[in-house]
Amino acid sequence: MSSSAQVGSSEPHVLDHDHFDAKTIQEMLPLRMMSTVVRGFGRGSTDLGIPTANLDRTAIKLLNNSSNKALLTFDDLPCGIYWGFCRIGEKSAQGGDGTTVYKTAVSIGYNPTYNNKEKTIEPHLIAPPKDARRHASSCGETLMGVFYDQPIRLSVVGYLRPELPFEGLEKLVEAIKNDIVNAEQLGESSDKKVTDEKEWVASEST
Ligand code: RBF
Ligand code: MG
Repeated sequence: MSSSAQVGSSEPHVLDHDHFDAKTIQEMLPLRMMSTVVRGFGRGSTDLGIPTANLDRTAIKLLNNSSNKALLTFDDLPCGIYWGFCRIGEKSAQGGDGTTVYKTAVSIGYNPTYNNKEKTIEPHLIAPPKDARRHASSCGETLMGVFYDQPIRLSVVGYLRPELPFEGLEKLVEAIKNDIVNAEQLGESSDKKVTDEKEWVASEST
């Protein structure tokens, strides 16, 4: 870990947040987390047609897997674009959607296209191809309902790429659509490492 990584410090990570290589990041995975959904910047649905469920950073509970030697904190999480599984809502909620585990493409970081000053964790949930919500957004991706204040469980299983500053929304959207294709394919894996994560997201265990 470089001395400039500021892990555990209260300094904001503004410019200095890309100090991990892909292999190091993959070794930290899978990463399980729980939180509640908060209002994001409101751009995901309106600008991009790719809504995301933003995790409340003040409520994030990170569950380190046994292969993680170090205890990770929110600030330590390497920025990047990932794939995994996600579930939102209470299992018991009447008419709720809380039992469905969705494949997800996840952004962790500062959205360099927009230069955010705060780190966010935002999964885009991918409905199955024949689901009515699939391809229903303005750019043809999944349009879920609004999930504010609901509990969210997320397992980040694999690393896809670094987050990048794109020139223009079209290029950003194209990249995210490609991430979604990859997340969908990778989520089909029957490797135990992958199915264990799907099971954990479906469960109530911590
Ligand atoms: N924002 C970026 O600025 N650069 C990226 O490379 C980037 N990749 C993303 C990949 C995925 C799968 C998702 C869901 C989001 C990504 N975003 C990225 C974040 C995007 O800008 C953000 O969701 C919207 O601006 C809404 O806040
Ligand atoms: Mg969002």
